[in-house]
Amino acid sequence: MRNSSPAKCVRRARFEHYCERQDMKTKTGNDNLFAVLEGRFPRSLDTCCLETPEGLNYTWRDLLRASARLANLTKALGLRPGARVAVQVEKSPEALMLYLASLRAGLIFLPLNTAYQAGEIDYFIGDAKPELVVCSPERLSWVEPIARRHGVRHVHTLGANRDGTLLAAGAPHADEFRTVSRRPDDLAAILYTSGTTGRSKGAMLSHGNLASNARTLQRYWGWCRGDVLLHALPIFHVHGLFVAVHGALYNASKMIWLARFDPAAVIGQLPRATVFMGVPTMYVRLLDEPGFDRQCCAGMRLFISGSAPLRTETFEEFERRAGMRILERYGMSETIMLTSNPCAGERIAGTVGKPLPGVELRIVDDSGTACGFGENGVIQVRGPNVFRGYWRMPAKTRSEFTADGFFRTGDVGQFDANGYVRIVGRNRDLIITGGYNVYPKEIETIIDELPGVLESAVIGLSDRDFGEAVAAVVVPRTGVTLDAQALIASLRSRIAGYKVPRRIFIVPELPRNAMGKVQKNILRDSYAQ
Ligand code: MLC
Ligand code: AMP
Repeated sequence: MRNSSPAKCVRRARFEHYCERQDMKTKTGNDNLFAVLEGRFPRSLDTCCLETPEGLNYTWRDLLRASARLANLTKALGLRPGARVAVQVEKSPEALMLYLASLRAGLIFLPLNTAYQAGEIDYFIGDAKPELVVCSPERLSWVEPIARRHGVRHVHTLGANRDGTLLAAGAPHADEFRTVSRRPDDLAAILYTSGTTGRSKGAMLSHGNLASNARTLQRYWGWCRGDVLLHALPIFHVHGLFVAVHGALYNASKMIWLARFDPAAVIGQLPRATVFMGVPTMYVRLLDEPGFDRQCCAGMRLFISGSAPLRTETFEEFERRAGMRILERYGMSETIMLTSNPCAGERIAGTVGKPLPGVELRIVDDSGTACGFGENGVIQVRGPNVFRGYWRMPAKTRSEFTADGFFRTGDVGQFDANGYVRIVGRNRDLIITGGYNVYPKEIETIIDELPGVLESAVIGLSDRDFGEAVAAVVVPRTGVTLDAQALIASLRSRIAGYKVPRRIFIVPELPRNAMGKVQKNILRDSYAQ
């Protein structure tokens, strides 16, 4: 099944993109993503849309009503289309309703990782200037002062068990809402991704970006009648919020909604589901459970992995145990999904499959020339899924796009002989731990500010569970004795837990090359064990 050439792949993608645009023109006049999703809801709105193991059951009508109430609330608060809503809450069905309400009201949704600490939240709120901040009740005491300092007009709380001020404030409002009309280029969400310079960038995603990817994945992954999604991912990132949620809603499929990933709970629910999405760490942990076997997977149609490289050992062990192959795909916050192994064809370990229909993906060398099969180069992409730029960073946005409009992903890869993409590395200093991105520069800047620290280097070390684990090599100032555990303890209050180095090594100096640049490869080799 050898493909013609990488250039032909790009031409085919352009043609598919054209066809999709024609296809979209025939749909409803409103390009608001919610209107697109609603157009796909089942005829009978009283069937189950979302259920939890705790016994909560939401119908499609409940979803329409709950999101309408919250959308009406935002309107009553004076929020106009284009206003930002920053949300740092635990996963719950109501957190999903808040996202849908934000879409309906034409607001721009800003989901924030629940692990973020005050310094991180301060930056996001200061940068995005939301008009409404919703946090969990436990975080109110420190989130509210930050929000007020940045002039945020409204702060509400939403707890994991339908508690907090948001739902109480929404309750008196009407449960019908006319979804605000949006054009494909209007923004639906801003997703902050860590930055190479230590400053996070807000990737602006439009209604059109999200709708086109939902439509493409529905076809490519063969979503069908009767599919049930077992949802165990967090909902503050592309994977759990867009790929998983939109996948189910666009297919009118029921979701079994787990508040957090717990391998035993997943195994217990698998017999009632047909589709599961997870990061590689989740698959490693499922395989660690003796109860994970063919029997619990018997009714499953699709296991999808992404956000970080899936090791070949995990892919193979999974096939032995479950009797089916994981489908690995590749994407990023700026682009949503880019490539995927096939649903029906061969899924090849160590590859992320072919570019999705409509996605132009090219792999080029330093001079911009297309690489041949098997040659490594940088991955660049173009298509209806590619974001509108970084929030308030026009210069950064320009530098990340080529003259002909391709986005530079920062990933290094190659096309194999079958036209499947292999991700072989990254041309930016990035660690991916358990599916979360950590930029070493951000952590180094914070470590270097700690008392007694002269300088530091943050590296990723291979880790069976998280794929990569964050580690730091730290040099003390002359005459100072540093304690690694004390450093870790001070970092915990400053940055999200997953960014805190699991291990810190104290050394007298860092290895440098002739140009004075720290040789991280030497550090990685030295501490690999
Ligand atoms: C949690 N911890 C982590 C971690 N997650 N440490 C390193 N890396 C991680 N990913 C730490 C916590 O800080 C805490 O540390 C301890 O583990 C227990 O916390 P927890 O919350 O109970 O963790 P756990 O439930 O075990 O979380 C593991 C996990 C989670 C794999 C379920 O990390 C997760 O949900 N990952 C999914 C990330 C994701 O959705 N990525 C998509 C990005 S979108 P301590 O020291 O306090 O005990 C994207 C685009 C694309 O990349 O292509 O999809
Ligand atoms: P984020 O910025 O959090 O969206 O992370 C996106 C990055 O995750 C990509 O640029 C890739 O480096 C990485 N990634 C996502 N999926 C995969 C995959 N299947 N294999 C390897 N890396 C992946």
